[in-house]
Amino acid sequence: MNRAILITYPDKYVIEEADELAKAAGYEPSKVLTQDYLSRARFGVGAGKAEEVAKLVKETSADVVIFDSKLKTTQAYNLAELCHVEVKDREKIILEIFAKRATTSEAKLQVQLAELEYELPKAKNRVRMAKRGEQPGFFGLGKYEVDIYVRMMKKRVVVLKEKVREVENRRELFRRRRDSQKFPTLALAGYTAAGKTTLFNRLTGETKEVDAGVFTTLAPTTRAIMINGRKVLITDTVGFISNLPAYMIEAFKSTLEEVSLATAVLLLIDASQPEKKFLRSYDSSVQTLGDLQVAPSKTLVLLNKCDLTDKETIEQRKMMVGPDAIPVSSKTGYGINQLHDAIDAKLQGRDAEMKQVLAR
Ligand SMILES: Nc1nc2c(ncn2[C@@H]2O[C@H](COP(=O)(O)OP(=O)(O)OP(=O)(O)O)[C@@H](O)[C@H]2O)c(=O)[nH]1
Ligand SMILES: [Mg+2]
Repeated sequence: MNRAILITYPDKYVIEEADELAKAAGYEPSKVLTQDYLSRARFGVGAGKAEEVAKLVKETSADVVIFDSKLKTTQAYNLAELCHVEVKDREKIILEIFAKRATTSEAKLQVQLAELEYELPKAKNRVRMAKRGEQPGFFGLGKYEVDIYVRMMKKRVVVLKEKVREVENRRELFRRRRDSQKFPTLALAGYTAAGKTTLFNRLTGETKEVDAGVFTTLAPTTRAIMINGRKVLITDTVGFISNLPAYMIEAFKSTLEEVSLATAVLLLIDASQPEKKFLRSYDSSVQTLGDLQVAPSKTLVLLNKCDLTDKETIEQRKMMVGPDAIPVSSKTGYGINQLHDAIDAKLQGRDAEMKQVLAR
């Protein structure tokens, strides 16, 4: 495994998540450095901290520096020059995990597109720098070759977008066929590792891969289930994470549309997490659902993993997210009957709304 120096914020849970992300991408953080602000102009961190990073890289013979925030091209370049190793920011790490985990052709395409969207502005910037003579020898290329490289990338983005659109169209056709059968659809959504696939398996009797690590599921799966005598289609989806940039959501649009277009969304939160981490994953999930234009009235909040916590904590968590939240355990099956009833009630509400609309 590649050894890394991890730069992140001084918050226990933020450090924990950054460490998990680094490991999932195949790096072993041997030292963690923290700073309140990771947006200093020259190196992301302050100059003194940057010197410290360089020293640690040397001492630990690290192969890479991981920066748990966004880095501009110049900042990454300056830091890499100072440390003599590659510097990767949070987005890059997430992309590397996605690339490792993508198994379906759709997921692979989406990841490739996201990778290019990530690289393109950086490459453009390198062209500007090369032209000003600030950064000669990018990949050993001269400024004209860099120009050609950028043009090639732009072409690839166009080709990939076209392919992704084809996949989107296919998915759209699928969905229309499904919709024509008029079955209500449920989407499982939530922070990565909240337990979506575990719940999906429990509700459908499937055996899809479940793992303690981040981003186990990248491609959606839909199955039909019976909820209190009613046929419902349920879809497992890719997990959320805080600070997911817009172009990544865009690249995974066809997947996330399963959430946007669902009749109701089951939002899973791992209720066994410490309060601060719980709130962080709840807030970021709610924000992502907002970005996906899911109305709050469509959402059922599930407090998952309640087998790992006590009644008192569950009550506290309910006060934070709303009294209608349903405690469940996807692992033991606790609360599943109550969940069935809540889904049924949500869908009945929708039936009534549909009738009203039709009667107008
Ligand atoms: N104790 C306990 N563990 C659970 C429960 N639900 C899920 N887990 C565990 O939590 C981890 C993550 O579960 P997954 O179902 O893979 O989570 P996910 O939300 O699908 O994660 P991604 O696909 O990465 O977004 C696994 O180790 C599960 O065994 C639960 O109710 N109780
Ligand atoms: Mg999953």
